[in-house]
Amino acid sequence: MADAILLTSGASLNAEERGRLASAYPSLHVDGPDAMAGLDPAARDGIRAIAFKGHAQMSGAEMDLFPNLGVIANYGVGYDAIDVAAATERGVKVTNTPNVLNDDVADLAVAMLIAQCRTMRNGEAHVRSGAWAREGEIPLNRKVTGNTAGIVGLGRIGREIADRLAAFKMDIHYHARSEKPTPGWTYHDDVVALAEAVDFLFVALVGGPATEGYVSRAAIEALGPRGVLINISRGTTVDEGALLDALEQGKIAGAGLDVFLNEPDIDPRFLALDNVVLQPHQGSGSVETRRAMAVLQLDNIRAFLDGRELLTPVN
Ligand code: 8YV
Repeated sequence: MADAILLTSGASLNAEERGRLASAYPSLHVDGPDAMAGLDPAARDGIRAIAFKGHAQMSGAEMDLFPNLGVIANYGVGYDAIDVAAATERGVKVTNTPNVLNDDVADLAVAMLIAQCRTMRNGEAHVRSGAWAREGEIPLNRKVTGNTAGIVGLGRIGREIADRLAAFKMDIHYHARSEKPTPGWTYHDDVVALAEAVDFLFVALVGGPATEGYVSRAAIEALGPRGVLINISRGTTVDEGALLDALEQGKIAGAGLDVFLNEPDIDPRFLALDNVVLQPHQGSGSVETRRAMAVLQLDNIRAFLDGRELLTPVN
């Protein structure tokens, strides 16, 4: 059998993405890692590449189902769902889709901050319900421009967020593994100290075990009653129980969240809160960016199958 590609969660690829893959290589589709074991062994033998999408865990056991697997190309910059160490042990390459999504994710981060501070959910409901005409103006809300912002994780996406916030005339503070050459921005070697110093805290960390609960209860509480937390990284990076407590008890002012533990079945406590803007992990979800991610994912697979250097290798 010719080199074949396995698509996980292929159903959520759009028609163009599916078409690109299907016309390039024979392909099989499964809903996610759980469904892989159900494939016919002969079909599994033909699989050289996995076009991976989604957040279900892809561990060594799943990789072992495919004796000829050479590459797992992730559709996303964050590859915390893939056990990269297990892949490396098996000589399997992993690739991701960095950079092409930075703008979208940073745009959404800023949009959630503005929506939260300017009470846009309430404003929208006020117009749609007719309350505007009946009752008049909505309560005054919170100015965004000119505040102090903190970024946890000044990688590629964190940097794009910071650049946007600088255009909003904000003082930029950040916490990262090391200080960066960013004149005028203030480095904190501790996330609690960062949270204490800022009004708005943006979480732009990579996911995975190393950053689990990195934004701790102490950091959330240090943000204070005027503080707003924005998370566009992974639900795992913030102590979610502590965040819910702080939001419910008014220990912080609000939050804008695109990511959660247990997506998409998020903790129902979030749904009862008025002081949050909730998004369905759509950070990279514009047509343009998802197309660029699909192209990069497929280009990595094509490079692998042609024996060329991978474009964006992880291991
Ligand atoms: C998702 C993301 O991958 O890039 C990432 O790390 O979280 C997103 O772009 C996307 O939702 C596809 O699952």
